[in-house]
Amino acid sequence: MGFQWRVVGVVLLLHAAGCRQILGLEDRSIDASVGVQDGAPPDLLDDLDDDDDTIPDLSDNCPTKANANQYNEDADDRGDACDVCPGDVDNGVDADGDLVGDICDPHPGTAGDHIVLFEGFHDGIPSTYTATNGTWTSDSDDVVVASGADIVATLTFPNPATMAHTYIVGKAVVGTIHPPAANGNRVGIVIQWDQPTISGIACAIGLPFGATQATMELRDSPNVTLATANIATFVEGNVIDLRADKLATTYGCTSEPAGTPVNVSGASAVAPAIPHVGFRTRSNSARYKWLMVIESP
Ligand SMILES: [Ca+2]
Ligand SMILES: [Ca+2]
Ligand SMILES: [Ca+2]
Ligand SMILES: [Ca+2]
Repeated sequence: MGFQWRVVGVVLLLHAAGCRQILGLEDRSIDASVGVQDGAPPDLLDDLDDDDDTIPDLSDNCPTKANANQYNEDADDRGDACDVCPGDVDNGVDADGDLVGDICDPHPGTAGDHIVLFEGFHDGIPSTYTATNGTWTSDSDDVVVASGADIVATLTFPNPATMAHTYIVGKAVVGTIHPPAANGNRVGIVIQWDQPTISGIACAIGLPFGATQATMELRDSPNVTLATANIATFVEGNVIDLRADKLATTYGCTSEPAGTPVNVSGASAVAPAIPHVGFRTRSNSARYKWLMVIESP
């Protein structure tokens, strides 16, 4: 038998044995019984791994979206890559179908919002981030900062959102509070911030110097306060949800350290050339769990 005939014989034997996948002739009917087709070229794993990320469909926390790392910030049943609210456990309900879950969606009844950045710090602090002052380290999927008395420590990243309307959301845990120096203690998020000029807009809660009542502040540059509101106690171990929104030159700041959101808003003339988002800490240590940017119409 010549070489060509031997090849034909092997092909026919494999086909007869049901090995169409080995020949690149995947049987799509098998795939459909396991999961949703990903539309990718057939391969040896495709029947059991629709998104070709090497994680079998049955154990993949995003079976139709490639996410080999399987990161899952809120430890629910959906990975960060396909979770409509990746930072907080939610029920997956997304009434307007824009892939931002209702409890995360700034406009849950109107489609058009979308998550443009979710950073859970699973791989530490990304090399694209800029840390200034303080000591920034990573620990167990969180970012930890130690900022000495009266030291302003920031960690920033260029804002990936291009629309005028963006929401920046973060979760922080208050660490060791240093005795207040000239400007008090704060834990917050940066809405727009320029490095290294340390000017911009920030949303934070803390204790102003000499105060006993914790305050939420919307700050414009290091020394100007646009708006404040009294808020629950600022103590070590507090878990703080912070949300800042930017609409042109108008900014809002919402904090929820004790179940009841407190809001402040104001207008600013500060407009950093390259808007950066991130974290800002003063006279305090803190643990930041994640950062999310949502773009809205
Ligand atoms: Ca997979
Ligand atoms: Ca996947
Ligand atoms: Ca999740
Ligand atoms: Ca939605």
